Amino acid sequence: MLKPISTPTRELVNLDGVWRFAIDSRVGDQPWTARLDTPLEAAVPASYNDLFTDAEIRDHVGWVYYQREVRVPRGWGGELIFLRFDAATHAARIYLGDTLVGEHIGGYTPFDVDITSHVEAGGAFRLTVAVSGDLSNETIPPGKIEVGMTGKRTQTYFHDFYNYAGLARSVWLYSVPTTRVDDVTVVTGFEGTTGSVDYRVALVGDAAVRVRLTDATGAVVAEGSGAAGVLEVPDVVLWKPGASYLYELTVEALHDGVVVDAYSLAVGVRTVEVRGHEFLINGEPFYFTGFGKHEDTAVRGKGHDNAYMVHDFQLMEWTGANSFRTSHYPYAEDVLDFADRRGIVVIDETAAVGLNMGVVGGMSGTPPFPTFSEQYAGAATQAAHAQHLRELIGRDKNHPSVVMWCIANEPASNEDGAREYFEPLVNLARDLDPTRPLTYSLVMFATFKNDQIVDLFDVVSMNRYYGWYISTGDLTTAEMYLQGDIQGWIDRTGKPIMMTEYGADTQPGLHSVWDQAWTEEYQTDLLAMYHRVFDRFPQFVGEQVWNFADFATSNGIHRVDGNKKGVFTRDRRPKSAALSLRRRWRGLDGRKPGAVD
Ligand code: GCB
Repeated sequence: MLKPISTPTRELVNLDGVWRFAIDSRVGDQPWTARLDTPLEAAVPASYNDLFTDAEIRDHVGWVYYQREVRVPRGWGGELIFLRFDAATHAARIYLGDTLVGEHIGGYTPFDVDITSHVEAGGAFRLTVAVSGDLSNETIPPGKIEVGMTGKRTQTYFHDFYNYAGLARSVWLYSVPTTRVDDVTVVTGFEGTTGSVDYRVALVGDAAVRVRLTDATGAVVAEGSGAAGVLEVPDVVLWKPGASYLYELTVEALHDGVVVDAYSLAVGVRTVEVRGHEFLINGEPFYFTGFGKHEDTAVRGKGHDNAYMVHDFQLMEWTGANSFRTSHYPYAEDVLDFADRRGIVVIDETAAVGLNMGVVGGMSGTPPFPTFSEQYAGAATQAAHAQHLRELIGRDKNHPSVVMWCIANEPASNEDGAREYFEPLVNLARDLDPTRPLTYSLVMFATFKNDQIVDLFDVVSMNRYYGWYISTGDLTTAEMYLQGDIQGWIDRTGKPIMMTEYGADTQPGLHSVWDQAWTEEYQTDLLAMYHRVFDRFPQFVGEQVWNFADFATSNGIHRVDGNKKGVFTRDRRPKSAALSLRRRWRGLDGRKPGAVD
């Protein structure tokens, strides 16, 4: 799926700003049929939850409405006109005046609505977007709505981060020609000093295709024609972690020799491969350093913000992080574009978090009922998961920064039914993208003895909390557990192993000379213990600390003002652990992460 951009044949109007806003319980039926009768306005992009002082809005279950007027540029006659929503969390219905023109389910992937037949160039329309933050066993992520003693509907879900909702990413109005480039897929490689860009173009309408690859100075390095082909790049400059290099591929659709559409995208030439227990980028072993993150800031919730994006990348680079995981949902497309340009490696994760009833059972890990059942993660959930995978891979397949798909976070891979649930999804992901390795992040109840799906995947990604949820405050026992756990996975799989979560909640400013949970010293010491263990294993390919920054969670007795496992506070100030990570990841203490003892 192509991101809307402006080209000689396409135009783009950004619809971000402040829109009229209401929750369903405060407006009449079918509020889209007239100007929304509301005293409220909401910022777009932003989650709506933290914008207002009203508790009923913050934890609203049901639909909310956003509304504004939109004018179509005068020059768009004869073009097709689309609305693009970069995300509407978690479901949306789009109304033009009184008419429903589109719907989408899935809160973290974009969708387009063709409105050509409803609007006129130079005309205006009232746009109402109904958005629902509800989660059920038919959504990804799953959740459950319950009606309590007060009669109020409340949303429960099986992940700790707060269920922010609304229009958290940009909204666009754009034009495209009727005969056009509909999609482009690029796969890159190299042989010696010659790179290859294997491209495939999908068209709407009948047209000839011409392609051109330019380097970073704008010089043409390869040209071709036809809807599919391979461009050779002499003296190729590879896209490398920490050293981004991007070419630009311009695709033109021609009718009788005249260019009727043009689309350009950035291309990084690089390869990714898993061989034995190694993770190779451009044929060289790669060791991941970095974080699991969240899209999360004060007031905006999950609202995309370029200032925070730039600053977060600065902080990651400052610590020496070379990668992050988009835990626990696809991030804004701008973040991946930026990662491409910064040379930061991304593990791209779906929104499938919480497919695990064991987590509800607490530390025992005993599910109250089977996870993979019609009661919870059944056929409808699986279908939603499959659709979500199609949309994620469709959106992100051309990003050089994306080196691996993470299909789920902490599913109950130890439970019966896991294999039946995951095997078709793994097959689908491999069909959609045969080039990138697949992984899933392993919950601590899923051990090397009881996991039922690891053989379907390429990389073992472990989430482990020894020294925090298990053996709290006892790093000696924690170290023994961790050592045995990693060894067990190595013996069972022979695959590359990495840690996609490890960490400790930490209250900044709290200090102790003892191993006291919540202190800055304890977070630092716990991470150092994990690193000691990682460095004993040549099969280990990476470490991503949980979490980059503190983040908002739902109310709960395990959380004080959110999850505090950040190495940075929610307003991005470093805790002591950030400095110790910087020393390790930048090699300031004289050794490279991943160098085996
Ligand atoms: C996990 C989850 C993550 C939580 C984290 C924690 O295993 O994957 O979403 O935030 O633990 O801090 O408990």
